[in-house]
Amino acid sequence: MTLGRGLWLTVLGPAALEALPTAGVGWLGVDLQHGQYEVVDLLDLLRVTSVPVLARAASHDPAHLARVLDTGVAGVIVPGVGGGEEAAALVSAVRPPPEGGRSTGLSRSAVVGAPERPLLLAMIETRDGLEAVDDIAGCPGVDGLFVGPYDLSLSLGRPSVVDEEVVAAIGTVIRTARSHGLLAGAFSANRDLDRLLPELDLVGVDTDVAVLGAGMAGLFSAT
Ligand code: 3PY
Ligand code: MG
Repeated sequence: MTLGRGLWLTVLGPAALEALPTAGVGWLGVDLQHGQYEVVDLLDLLRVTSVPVLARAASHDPAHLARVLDTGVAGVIVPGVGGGEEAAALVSAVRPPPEGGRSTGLSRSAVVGAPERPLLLAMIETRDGLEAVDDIAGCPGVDGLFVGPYDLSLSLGRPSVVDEEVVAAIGTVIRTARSHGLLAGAFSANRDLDRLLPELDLVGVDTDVAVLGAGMAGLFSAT
């Protein structure tokens, strides 16, 4: 599966999403960790778009992950996965039996219908995650690895996402995903980083705020 180029949503509501052209947008990432959303906000966003929605979860809490998946999202991007045991706990939270322990109920995903098997993408964005990347990728039930270059650069003590060590670490994660037959993705929001990224199945090109800013600058900046 190739989702391609995605837009990372941090503030936009359903009315704005409905009004925007989304041609060329392969997926939407709704940021429940750092964006201005609560789980319930996913419902109206899902109602106004046919673009696959991946929710970046706020935490590893099984109750939170279940609520997110109950909305009918196409998958979850889980932040800061630090090891194989954490990955296994996520599989247990996200997959129903026999693969995991997620319960079912009369949620939107059950009533309206949702992707049969939502994606579980583990974010690699810490030194621990990087060191354990092979264990995380080898955990049955994980569908892909998604690099968070900003936290990764902080965790590695490097000054920017285009620092050589960070770019090399991103390469390691992507190669590991490929060697396990998993989806390989990353967030970018940086045109210099875009040029340094290996080929990816999904990339978070930039945020809604950046897109609005580019539009504002294009129309209103003094020439
Ligand atoms: C990171 O780069 O740390 C992210 O979490 C991207 O959103
Ligand atoms: Mg992060």
